[in-house]
Parts: sequence; C-alpha cells; structure tokens
Amino acid sequence: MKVLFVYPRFQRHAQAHPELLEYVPMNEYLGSPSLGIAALAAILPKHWDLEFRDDRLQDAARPTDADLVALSFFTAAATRGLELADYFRAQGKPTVAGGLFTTAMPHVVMEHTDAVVVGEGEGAWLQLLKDFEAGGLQRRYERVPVDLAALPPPKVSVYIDNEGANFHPDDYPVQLSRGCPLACHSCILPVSMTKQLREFTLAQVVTQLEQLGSKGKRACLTEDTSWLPGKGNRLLESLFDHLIAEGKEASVSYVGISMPMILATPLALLKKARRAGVKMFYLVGGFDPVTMKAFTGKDQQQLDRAYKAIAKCLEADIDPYTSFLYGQDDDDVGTVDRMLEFAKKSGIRKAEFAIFTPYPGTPSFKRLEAEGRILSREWYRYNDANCVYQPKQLTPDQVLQGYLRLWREFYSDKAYFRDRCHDERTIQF
Ligand code: B12
Ligand code: SF4
Repeated sequence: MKVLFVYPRFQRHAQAHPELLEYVPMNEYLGSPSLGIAALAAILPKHWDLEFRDDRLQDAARPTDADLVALSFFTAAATRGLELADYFRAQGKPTVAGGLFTTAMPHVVMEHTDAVVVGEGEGAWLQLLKDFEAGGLQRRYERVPVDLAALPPPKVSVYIDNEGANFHPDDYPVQLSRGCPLACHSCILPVSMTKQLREFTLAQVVTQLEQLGSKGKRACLTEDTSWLPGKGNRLLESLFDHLIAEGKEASVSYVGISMPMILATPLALLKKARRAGVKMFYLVGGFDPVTMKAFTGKDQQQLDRAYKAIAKCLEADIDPYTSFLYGQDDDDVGTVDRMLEFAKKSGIRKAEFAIFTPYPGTPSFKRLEAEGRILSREWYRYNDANCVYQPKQLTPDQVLQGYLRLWREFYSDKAYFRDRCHDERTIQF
C-alpha cells in the first residue's frame, strides 16, 4: 500500500504583490510546511509506503502509483487543494483531506474528496487507513482524542529529504503543546486543536531538537501558547534550562509570542530565554487586546503597554520581529502612521505587515458573515495579503494601500539589511 501526501501551494505576500521585493531588503524565504503531514507520516503503519509532493516546489498534479492521496492544507492553500483533489479523483485515485480549512469547512471540501478529517488528525487517520484497507472508507472522520505523550516525533525527514535549490529552510517548527484555552477573535486553534492546553513532554521536544540539530537545522517554537502562565511556560522554562545545561544555545531560531504574554512573563524568564540562545521573538500582533487597540489613536493605555512590551524584549536582548495586522474595525487611515511611528520609536528592527483576514472557523468569520461583510470566498486570497471583507472605517483599497505603505516605509531606511548575513536578513513574506 502507498499513500501520496500532497502539500498544495499558496500565494505568499511577495507573490501576491511582487513590488514588495523592491521595497523589502530581505531574503524572501520558503519555510517549512505545517507539521501536519510529518505528524501523519510518523504514525503511518509499517506496511504503508509514502511519497511526498510539495506543490510549492513542483506542480503536484502528476500521475501517481499511490493507492491513496492525502491532502493537507490551511485556508490560503484551499483553492489549490481543492483543484488538486479534483485532479487526483479524475485520475481514479481515492482522495482524502484534512487540516485547518477542512476542519472549518468540511462541507466544501467533501464535494471534492472521498473523505475529510475534521480537527486534530492522528486518531482519525489510523481509523481512515483501516477503513480504506477494508474497502469501507467513510465520508467524514471526526477528531479522536490523542494522548500527545504517546506520539512519536513528527517525521520531518519527509520535508528535509525534499530540500533543494529553492527550498532549504534553516529551521523547522517544533510544537511544545496543542490546544488553547483562550479565544482570540481571529484564531482557529481552539477549534482545530481544542480549548484544552495539552503539552508534549520535555523528552519529546528535546528529541526533535536533537533530530533537527543532527541535520544542521534549528527549531522554531512557533506557538505563542508556550508562554501561558502555568503548564505552558513551565515546559518552556525547563527546555531553556536544558539548553543552557547542555550548552546547546544555538538550537532554537525563534519563539512565537504576543505582547500580553511578554508583559505577563517575568523579565528573568525572558533573560533565561536569551541565555538559552533565543535571539529573536516572532511577535504576533492583531489578535490580542494590546495590539488591537494600541494603534487606533484612542487608547493611550494600550499604546503605553505596547511600548513596554518592546522595551522588555530589548532589555532581555531579544530582537522582537513584529507582525503588524492592519484593517480591523477600530483601524482608520491614521493607523498606518501610528504603526510606523511606534515601530520607529520603540526600536523594532524587523517587521512584517499583514491584512486582517477572517479565517473560516474563527469567531471573526462568523461575525462578519452574519453582518454580510464577507466580500470574497476565493480562498487563495485568504493569505493576509488581500482585503477579503468590508472594513468598518476604510475601503478595501485603503486597507491594501495602507498595507503596501507599511512595508514600503518601514523598510525605506533599512537598505543595510541587504549586506547583513543570511540569518539576519531572512524573513518569510
Ligand atoms: C508553521 C506555520 C506556518 C508555515 C507553514 C504554513 C502551514 N501550512 O501551516 C508558514 C511559515 C509558511 C506559515 C505561513 C503563514 N501562516 Co502559518 N502557521 C504555522 C503554525 C505556527 C504551525 C503549523 C503547524 O505545524 N501545526 C501543527 C500541525 C501538527 O497541525 P495541523 O497542520 O493543523 O495538522 C493537524 C490537523 O490539522 C490534521 N491534519 C492536517 N492535515 C491533514 C491531512 C489529512 C489527510 C489528515 C487525515 C489530517 C490532517 O492532523 C494534523 C495532526 O493533528 C500555525 C499555528 C498552528 N499551531 O497550527 C500557523 C497558522 C497555520 N498560520 C496561519 C496564517 C494566517 C499564516 C499566514 C497567512 C500568516 C501571514 N501573516 O502571512 C502565512 C501564509 C501565507 C503567506 N502570505 O505567506 C494561521 C492559519 C489560519 C487558517 N485558518 O488557515 C495559523 C493557524 C496561525 C493562527 N493562529 O492563526 N505558517
Ligand atoms: S492566537 Fe494564540 S492565544 Fe489566541 S487563541 Fe490562538 S493560540 Fe490561543
């Protein structure tokens, strides 16, 4: 038996707006796929062979000798994912799909596939394979509770073996936990991975870091939930302690975080992160109460908190690579100037800019849909680089122009990045 895993392509910022390549003096860099396929590959029964196609690197619509085709995609890749599903089914191949878009819109995906898997996939995947072998594939599989401690590490070698001239990331994601008890308005994770924060063990995390290290790769710890007080940041702290004790300070490229998490984290823990070799945070904005209000011109308290958050990172000597989100209901034309001023005054060196996007399955999507404000269901445009909804105080074009101006003006005095080393000048946009 053989399965073909397919990771459909999607438009990145610089593909949607090639002019960004003129303004932004950084390497446009192709990152790792989500860990979804690697997680399923790791538990594939021994009598199954696998092939992996990354449609970003080579058109995946080619004939295959696989018995089953399994697609994994998030919203930005859904248009292409459904196109590929149609292609493989037309070839007579049983085709199944999972991932964030399928979780949010199973009825849409089911029209193009033989089966869908909703939510966290490992348990349902094993059942699906059994059913398939017995000739009884069902149309829809729901999440089966997963004991994270019993999972093997994701088989990231599937991706690393696929590296080539156009794809050779320095780092791959490593998850410390799944699930989130919060309910940020634009986030799908509490839906896809449940509201319960469940951690992996330190040993599982360390094994993944070691596996990546043996291939010359670093780990990016992408989840902001790692900083949640209590079980979240206990595991993170024990990982930092481990890295410091082992002298393995070069194994983590960055850690995801948000401004409220920075403010809630003791400075001593941030400094410990730095001693463990963390030189950069991927500081995600636009989902939390600080960054949703700080640049509206109407909330001095949140603006002060935003300045404090950046100052705290810099005090810990960690570079805050900040992701700004533009176009939310409280944003107006002045928000662009306010964000630029904030970035300059606070000392942010590296930033990315995104357009608020109501992803299916999130509270934002439901609200905007109920208000009749969803303007587009072309899923490939749901990539944070297009305005797909009717903003409140702006036109969609003003949002787009503001987004382009943010990129252009923020990087207008940063041409020096062109001469910096690969590590410093690399972002994914
Ligand atoms: C690594 C990562 C990336 C990578 C890879 C992209 C990808 N496909 O996810 C890169 C860097 C490319 C990326 C880019 C972006 N990302 Co991103 N990214 C992540 C991150 C941090 C981790 C993904 C991951 O490894 N998850 C762990 C795996 C195990 O989970 P999973 O993929 O959901 O897979 C499980 C199930 O879904 C299921 N499953 C999945 N596939 C399949 C297939 C089958 C057949 C089956 C049975 C089951 C199954 O089983 C798996 C195991 O349980 C997530 C946050 C997160 N925790 O998921 C955000 C996330 C996926 N990204 C997001 C966004 C918005 C983006 C950007 C648009 C952001 C931006 N500012 O531009 C860009 C993309 C476009 C662009 N313009 O460049 C959103 C997605 C929203 C949505 N609903 O689609 C997320 C959820 C962040 C968030 N909290 O909102 N991202
Ligand atoms: S953005 Fe982060 S904190 Fe908010 S719900 Fe998603 S995972 Fe949780």
